[in-house]
Amino acid sequence: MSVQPPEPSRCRVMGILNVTPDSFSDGGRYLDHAAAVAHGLRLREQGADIVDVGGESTRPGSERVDAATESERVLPVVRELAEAGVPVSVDTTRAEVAAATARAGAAMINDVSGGLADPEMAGAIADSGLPWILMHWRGHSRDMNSLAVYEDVVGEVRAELSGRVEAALAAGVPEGSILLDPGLGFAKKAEHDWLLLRRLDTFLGMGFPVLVGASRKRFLGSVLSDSDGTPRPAAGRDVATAAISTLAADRGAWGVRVHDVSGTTDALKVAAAWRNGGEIRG
Ligand code: PMM
Repeated sequence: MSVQPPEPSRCRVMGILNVTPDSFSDGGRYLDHAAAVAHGLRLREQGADIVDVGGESTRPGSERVDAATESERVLPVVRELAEAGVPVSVDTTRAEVAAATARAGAAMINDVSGGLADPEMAGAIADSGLPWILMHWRGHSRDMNSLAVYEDVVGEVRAELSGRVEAALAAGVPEGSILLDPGLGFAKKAEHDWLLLRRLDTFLGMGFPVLVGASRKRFLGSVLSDSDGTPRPAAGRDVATAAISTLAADRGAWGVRVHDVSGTTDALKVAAAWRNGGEIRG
């Protein structure tokens, strides 16, 4: 799969398929193989350009699973969806899982660690020839909350992402295979997430397609709090997510990673029609 440049009227939708017992909003729902494949096919029918299959929860505080467990969860699902013609990305920080899923038909690797978690990852990506999403990351889920310390979150995230790009290029990953993601909620407090979104132009200006992953995240729960300050639970955050997707698309994001594909697709159609004066394209 080649990485198409962003077009303002064509923001891609990446549908989330977590094959995990413990992801924060859909953990446990798709651990069963048949349920996972059925959900992936449903996401595609609803308009997902790509289905993002993950086998390890990145929920803050969660413990890691071993590579064999991660592979057992994702490989059969990737294989079956790819055989059914669904473009699949694989949400993994492990070179071994990336290489195995590339052989099973994955079209893209989505690495929340931007290559930091596994020194073999950049080489595995270069060998696979697949596009690679480099997300901003500072450490594994167990300790990421303590790493959410910034003096200038936009400048630091930009500089750290630039470092990951340099490392990827040095390992032989072609420039045209790289996508960036500011990593909302990963070693970020709500205030950091909002600052990163407000300055999305900084990341769009780095010369690579940008993916935004806001779906159902904590910072949306806080903005939608009850009058007594109780954050809105994850299941009630899809309309807020669609609002973020619309704004991100309007600013020129390459894509958005979401749980609610049908709502997002509707929202993005509105953004595109607004931009094109009612003419629906793509
Ligand atoms: N967020 C999560 C997992 N993978 N990948 C990218 N590129 N960007 C993200 O923001 C991102 C990600 C965590 O959310 P989930 O547990 O709902 O999948």
